Amino acid sequence: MSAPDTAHTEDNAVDVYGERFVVPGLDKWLQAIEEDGYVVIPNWLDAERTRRLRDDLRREVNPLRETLPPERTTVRAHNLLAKTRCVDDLVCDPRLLAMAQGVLKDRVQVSAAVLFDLLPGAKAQPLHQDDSIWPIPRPHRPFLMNVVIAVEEFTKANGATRLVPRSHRWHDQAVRQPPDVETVQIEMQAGSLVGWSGAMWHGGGTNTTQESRMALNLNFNLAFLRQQENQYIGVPREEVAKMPPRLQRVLGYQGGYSAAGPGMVDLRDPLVMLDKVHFGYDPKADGMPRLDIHPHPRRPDKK
Ligand SMILES: O=C(O)CCC(=O)C(=O)O
Ligand SMILES: [Fe+2]
Repeated sequence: MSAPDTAHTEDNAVDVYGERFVVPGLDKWLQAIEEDGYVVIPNWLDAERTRRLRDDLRREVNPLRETLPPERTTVRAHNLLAKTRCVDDLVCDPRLLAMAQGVLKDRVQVSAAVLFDLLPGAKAQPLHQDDSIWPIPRPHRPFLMNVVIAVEEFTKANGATRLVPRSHRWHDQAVRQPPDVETVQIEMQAGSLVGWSGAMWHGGGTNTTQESRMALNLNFNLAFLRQQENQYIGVPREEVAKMPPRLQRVLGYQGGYSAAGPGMVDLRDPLVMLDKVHFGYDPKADGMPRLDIHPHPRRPDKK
């Protein structure tokens, strides 16, 4: 594959929304996900970034746990990008976008950005496939990639994520539960990352400790599909306007490979139209972007 847009090359140089990045290790990560369905990357974040992430999430997002019934032992906060700015750099991390593009072989967007806080007493989740929320018959091409960043250490005792290696290829079987199927538990230090193909069988573990197991879950899907979380409604427009372009793109403000491709606004790049549309607006008015000045990206499979 010598694609200009999303394919990685020998030196692991990747194009992400028109910016070029070199991502050491990318080939190996993609190979692991292709073969085993998942990859664990220790020290994804350094100790200082991990500490700051934990403190910021605790301060800015955890108070929102009141949105869940008190008997629930897993706290989840969805649409994080409307609740905090403390994960912006993690959501548009070029390494992560390069990995998601490499796994899905096309442009991506964030499907969900969620805080998971597995509290003491949390019971293991049934194994499941996160891509099953899209009613697309199997087998299908991979369209979802899941990422969990350990904000606190993941251990077997505190409910480290369970995965069924290679189950991302079991397209013709319904998900079974242990002991009918063997799982591995992903023990990892805080700041590490586990990424897996969205078809893989997995689930959170049981937390038998007295401590929480906090995690940041970032799922990416193909940019031409609908996201799990509705990011256009879920993140206020005035917040989006303040974001750097790469983050806006990740949120879904991107068009297809032609002027008429999915995501366009009046045949234009949605980003240049953000502040231009109102009811009855004139698409030929002064200041309206011309149709031809924002070239659309090329497909990854075309030279
Ligand atoms: O908490 C975990 O380790 C995984 C959670 C999960 O897979 C989910 O909520 O879909
Ligand atoms: Fe899941």
